[in-house]
Amino acid sequence: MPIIEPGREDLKDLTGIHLWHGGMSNCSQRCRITLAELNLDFESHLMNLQAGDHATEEFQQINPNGVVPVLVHDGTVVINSVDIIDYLDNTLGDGSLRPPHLDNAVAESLQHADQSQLALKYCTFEFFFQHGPRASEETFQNIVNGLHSKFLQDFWREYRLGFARERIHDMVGRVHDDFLRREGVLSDGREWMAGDQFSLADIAWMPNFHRFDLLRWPLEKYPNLMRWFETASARPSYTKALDGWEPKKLMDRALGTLDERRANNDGIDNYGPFATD
Ligand SMILES: N[C@@H](CCC(=O)N[C@@H](CS)C(=O)NCC(=O)O)C(=O)O
Repeated sequence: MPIIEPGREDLKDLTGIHLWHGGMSNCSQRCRITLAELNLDFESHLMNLQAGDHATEEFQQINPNGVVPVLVHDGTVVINSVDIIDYLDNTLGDGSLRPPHLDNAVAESLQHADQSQLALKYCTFEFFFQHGPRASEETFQNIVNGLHSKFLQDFWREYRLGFARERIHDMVGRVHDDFLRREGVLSDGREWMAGDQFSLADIAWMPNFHRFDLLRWPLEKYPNLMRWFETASARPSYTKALDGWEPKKLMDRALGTLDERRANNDGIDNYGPFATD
């Protein structure tokens, strides 16, 4: 359900476009790309998820699910990134990012992006955040005790203990299947995910492809996707939505360790369907 009743009275009085979002969060990146495509300015409420900004009561009154992004537009609260980008195009754009003749294909892409979030999350925490600065015990306890969502509490506990290798094998396999499905969609030579026009279907997948590029995924296995991404990532909206938002210090540290990990045959391409051991 994308539009929710504001849990805080003061949200109803907010005017303009407000986005609660994370710098590295792919779901937030999707929203920032859409805002840039529509040439819309927004008031930024930047959250540090690794510090547990989203586990506070104050934030969970905005989104009871305890996740970013959240859009508040003139007092209307919208959650879930694929619904937010749809809302933005529909309400503040002219609908051109979801052209009627491509509606079914856009719906398929958005739904698939939504379903693929869990595997992306596991891979990101395993291959990226695990190598950033480790949260103190106090921060970790605040996150787990503060979050209302049992799913998120369990996820953070599992992450803190270190994911089982089997779990990561499984998640890498799921991402590979997701990419094969997107590769199939593009196999008729079409330029964009939904057909002949750039649309929300592309925006939904741009941050995901970027994420796995960062994680040193063997992207050459999907030539259609690589071709698509080269064109999609050349759009000014992509640069605007990503550059300057992804925390540089964290990126440098995590990416350096990722390269080391790969050199030690423990990179993402040593898991799931890519593992040879
Ligand atoms: N289906 C939601 C997923 C939102 C989501 O999982 N957001 C992540 C960042 S991309 C988050 O806030 N995670 C908090 C956590 O893992 O504790 C959407 O598309 O907005």
